[in-house]
Amino acid sequence: MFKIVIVGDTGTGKSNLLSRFTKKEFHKDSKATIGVDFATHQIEHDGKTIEAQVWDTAGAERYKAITAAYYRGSIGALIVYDITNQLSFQNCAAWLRELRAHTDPSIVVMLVGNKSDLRHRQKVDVEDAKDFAEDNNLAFIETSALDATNVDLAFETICIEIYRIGACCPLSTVALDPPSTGAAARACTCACNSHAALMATCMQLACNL
Ligand SMILES: Nc1nc2c(ncn2[C@@H]2O[C@H](COP(=O)(O)OP(=O)(O)O)[C@@H](O)[C@H]2O)c(=O)[nH]1
Ligand SMILES: [Mg+2]
Repeated sequence: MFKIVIVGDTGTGKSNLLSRFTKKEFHKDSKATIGVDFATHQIEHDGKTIEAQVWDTAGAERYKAITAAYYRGSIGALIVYDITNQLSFQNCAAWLRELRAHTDPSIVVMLVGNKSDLRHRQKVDVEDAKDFAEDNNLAFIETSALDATNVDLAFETICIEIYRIGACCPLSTVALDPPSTGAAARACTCACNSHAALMATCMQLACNL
């Protein structure tokens, strides 16, 4: 089970990205989507089934009410902006800081420019978004929850990247007892041993499986 959190300004389409991915649904009225804490969806990769548990702020971002519990245990994240709203893009830096403050450094983060169906009203330059993503070591994609462009791809890419990083570390080489302590990391004997961030992911994967 991979816990993935979605953050970003209100109105950028977070809840609709979640409902599009997990239910193939889109809601014109955003209020209809508020209230869901998380939804799960399975993807097939490399002959295995990966279950993504995707968390939505459920409107809490309006009140700066997102708590540490929201982020806890997440190994992937989407930072969403609206391509027609420059401020929502500028605020991604703050969302990234918030994410970094509450999550493990090894978390796989993707910057998502949503509402790509509104290309004629685009305010955020794709090159600026790519630069921001590159500078901060994030993946980047533009999506549309409305017409479904790239939505599955965004979530699947995150899951596959998490899997790929973790897959370097077979469970058998990780000490599970005690879980989630430094002991597990030290006992990890695979090639990722030299990379602290990757090791942390290995630990998390081991603990979540
Ligand atoms: N045109 C367009 N509208 C969208 C898209 N995604 C969400 N919306 C609309 O934007 C508004 C906010 O969406 P919502 O998912 O509630 O945003 P949240 O506040 O980030 O959860 C709603 O009116 C949605 O119908 C999209 O990809 N394209
Ligand atoms: Mg919402």
